[in-house]
Amino acid sequence: MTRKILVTGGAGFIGSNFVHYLVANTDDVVTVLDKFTYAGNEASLAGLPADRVRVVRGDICDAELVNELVEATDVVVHYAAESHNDNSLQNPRPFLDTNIVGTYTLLEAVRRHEKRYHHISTDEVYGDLELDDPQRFTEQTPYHPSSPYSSTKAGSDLLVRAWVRSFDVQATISNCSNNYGPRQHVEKFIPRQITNVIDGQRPKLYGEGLNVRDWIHADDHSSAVLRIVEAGLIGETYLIGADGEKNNLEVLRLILQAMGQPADAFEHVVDRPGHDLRYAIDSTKLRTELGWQPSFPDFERGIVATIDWYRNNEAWWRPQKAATEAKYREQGQ
Ligand code: NAD
Ligand code: TDX
Repeated sequence: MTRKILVTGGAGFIGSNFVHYLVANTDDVVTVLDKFTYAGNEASLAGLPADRVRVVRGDICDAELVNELVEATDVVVHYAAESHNDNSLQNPRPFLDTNIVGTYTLLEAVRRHEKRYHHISTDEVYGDLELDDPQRFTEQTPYHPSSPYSSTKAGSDLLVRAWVRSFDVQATISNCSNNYGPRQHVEKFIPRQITNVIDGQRPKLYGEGLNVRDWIHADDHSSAVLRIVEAGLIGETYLIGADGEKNNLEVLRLILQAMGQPADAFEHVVDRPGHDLRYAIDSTKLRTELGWQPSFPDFERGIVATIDWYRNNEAWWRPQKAATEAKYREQGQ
């Protein structure tokens, strides 16, 4: 039987990559529920077959709409979120509405209709690590979020756990590290710097650039989520990561080199308040219990492919670029 999947936030970066992944690798029929905030982009779903993908414009906080869509689906995969730390420091309110109330609204609908639910979350719920800490985050690491963004994601994860325990909701959770790849908004680190170089602007590094992120290709995130939806145990959390730790200066130097720029052709700008130092994922549970492994282990090749994507898809990102940079300029970033 063909499976019906409701993908919230399917017009955003990782959600749209997941929808493309489902169309290419399964027979699933997908409904996207997306509010099309500044981060949602119709062009991210262009060209997908109409008999496989339906797009509904709406808010995950709209209980009536959510109820109707959840009733008609087999599985819900919940990506929709306010996702950018810097925005959460300027105006936290939409993060509370979408990340907390939106997740609550979905949980009530999957509870009512007894549907399978997978919750997409982030490694940022665990706070940060010292640069020389030999440990990485595991499913047992206590929650210790730093920013308004990560605290609302942590809150949403805890709601899922409570709904599993209290109401027997059939849910799994995954916490993934930093994603890169095509269709990522130009507010985020890697696309911001690539498009700055394309525009003849100097990339902008927060502080000294020693903060470490654990990079994973968005397609590897998608394959892991599909594996969890199909084989994950109800009530379990799985950490998703591809052993991709790099500091921001290293990533920036890779971009500069791949784009034919001198190694020092960037600016240091005002650091992010409360800036998390290091994230690092131990994905042993996912690999050993569900047999998942990443298909894009070569970060350098992935960055070159991502640069090519932004060079070849200027029409996708150009409309967002000037407003994004104007906002950063106001913050001295
Ligand atoms: P994104 O900002 O690119 O996309 C978010 C999408 O959600 C957009 O299409 C937006 O229109 C939609 N949306 C926002 N509010 C909505 C609402 N109220 N109702 C319906 N749709 C709404 O985000 P992303 O980077 O693709 O992240 C997707 C998910 O993955 C988030 O839950 C995020 O926390 C998680 N995550 C992201 C990363 C990363 O590196 N970007 C890493 C781990 C986990
Ligand atoms: O211009 C910049 N210069 C810079 O040095 C920007 C935009 C960022 N940075 C730094 C801050 C971080 O250390 O780069 C690093 C990555 O920044 P972001 O792309 O904003 O990502 P981050 O804050 O790490 O969060 C991302 O990964 C976890 C996603 O945005 C989250 O949604 C996800 O949960």
